[in-house]
Amino acid sequence: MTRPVRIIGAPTDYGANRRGVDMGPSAIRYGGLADELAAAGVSVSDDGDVAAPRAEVRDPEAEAPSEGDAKFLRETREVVTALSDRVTDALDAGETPLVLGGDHSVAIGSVTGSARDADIGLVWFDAHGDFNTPSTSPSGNVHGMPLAALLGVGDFADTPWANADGLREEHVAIVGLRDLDPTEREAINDSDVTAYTMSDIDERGIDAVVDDALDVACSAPDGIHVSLDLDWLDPREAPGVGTPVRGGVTYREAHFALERVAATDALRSMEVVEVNPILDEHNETAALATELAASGLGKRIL
Ligand code: EXY
Ligand code: MN
Ligand code: MN
Ligand code: MN
Repeated sequence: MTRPVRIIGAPTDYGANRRGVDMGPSAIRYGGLADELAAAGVSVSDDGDVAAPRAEVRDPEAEAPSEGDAKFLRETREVVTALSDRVTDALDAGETPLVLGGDHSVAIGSVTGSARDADIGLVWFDAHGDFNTPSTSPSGNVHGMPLAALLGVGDFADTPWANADGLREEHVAIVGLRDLDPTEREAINDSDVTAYTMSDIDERGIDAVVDDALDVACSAPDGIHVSLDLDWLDPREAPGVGTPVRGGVTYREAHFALERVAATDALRSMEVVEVNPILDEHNETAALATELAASGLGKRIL
């Protein structure tokens, strides 16, 4: 990895049901991001944060898109539109954008920005499918919807700001699923997305599953985006997340997966999301996010 990395913070909690994830970018920077990336041998600049007004001053129900419910959709649109432009600017400058969330709705901005005028692949490391739409969501929380939004699934077909131009279902792989709503399960099965559950990892091993997922994403011609939700890991390793689910990957499995990402030499853009410092223990989940980002960007021990 020789391209410089540009850090972009997206301090939102509009999409989450737990306050605190908006402090993620700050905690991740404080958790040693610059040092970890230096250890990966990349040059780094920090583009600061996109503006995200405090949720308390906004009306969660304003401008819901359809008959369904999606909280803070107007605010999400504002943030992801700005983020998308920042990501495209970094790529246009020959740099690798590294987005710090914030809740997972920020992926709508990262991926639309990365998939502008490019056919990209996507690997989504997550306990969840994030495949709800406003009319199927049980919570109304947009962090349970970004992958459906990016692919224009269901109600999102007519939401141009959330659809990623250069992203096709055939180039998307989800890894580590263990918590799906019944409607998400059906929608994923009806799609051309490739999805691997924790059972697949139990059965085949992290190496076979991650390599297959990377093959799916790398079949796109213009590189891959990696979306890393920290709740992908087991809560014992990553306690500082808003929607923990038992039975996730281990610390070593996560590093291994990100090292395989670096080995593809196809990484175009990346994000780490859902770090919630209020729920964290001594900032360890934020520090883990920095380590995994560094592994994805090419940090080697020897
Ligand atoms: N499926 C649930 C919902 O849509 O509300 C939970 C989503 C949690 C999403 C987390 C961030 O990955
Ligand atoms: Mn997620
Ligand atoms: Mn998740
Ligand atoms: Mn589409």
